[in-house]
Amino acid sequence: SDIAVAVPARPYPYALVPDRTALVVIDMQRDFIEPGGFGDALGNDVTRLTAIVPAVARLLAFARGRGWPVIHTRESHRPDLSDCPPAKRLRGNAALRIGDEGPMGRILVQGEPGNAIVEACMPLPGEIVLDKPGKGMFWNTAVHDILAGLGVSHLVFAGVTTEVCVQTSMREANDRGFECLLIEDATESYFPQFKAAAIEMITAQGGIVGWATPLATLTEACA
Ligand code: TIU
Repeated sequence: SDIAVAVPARPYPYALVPDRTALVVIDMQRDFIEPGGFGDALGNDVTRLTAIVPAVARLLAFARGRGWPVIHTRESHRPDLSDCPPAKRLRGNAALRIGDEGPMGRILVQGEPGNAIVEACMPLPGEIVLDKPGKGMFWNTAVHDILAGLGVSHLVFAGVTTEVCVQTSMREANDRGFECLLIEDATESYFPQFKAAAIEMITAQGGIVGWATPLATLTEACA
């Protein structure tokens, strides 16, 4: 049905339509969350990101309990790197680049240990696992067609990092006509000020990109 639930949110209540909602969990991969992966190779302290793993797991349990479709994305490249532009591979002048052998296998390459989603957020059979070569989830993927096929118009977002892959995905989802809600305590950045700024940018100007709210507010509104 099209019956909506009003979820208290920034900048004003989000009209969630449970029957048309999917959860999108962005890039909860070892490559970003554990030492020795891509995030670490770029010079980041990855410990901030581990802190949100339990909240993302609780959000997954909530969405599964409601029967929402769940989409897990992974930032990843084919082993031959044919889907990795040189501009991306060479960026940052890092000691370990995309495709190089690191402590968790080849950095950001499909099928390598580091590319796996962290244990607590592991996809269940039947859930959609989407490999994406970009920061955003739409570029070079089938996700728009998948969401259209599911009849989804509302997207609840979580994952890492807030101002990079989450924000890029949410901005493009907004352009494509989806009503987007970001779960504030189920997303994180290597830079706390960038997380705060991304949420401000998303919700400013009357929700120019969408809405944001804590997990408990979502679950209480749907109870
Ligand atoms: N570097 C950084 O903050 N993020 C990424 O490269 N990818 C994602 O956000 N997934």
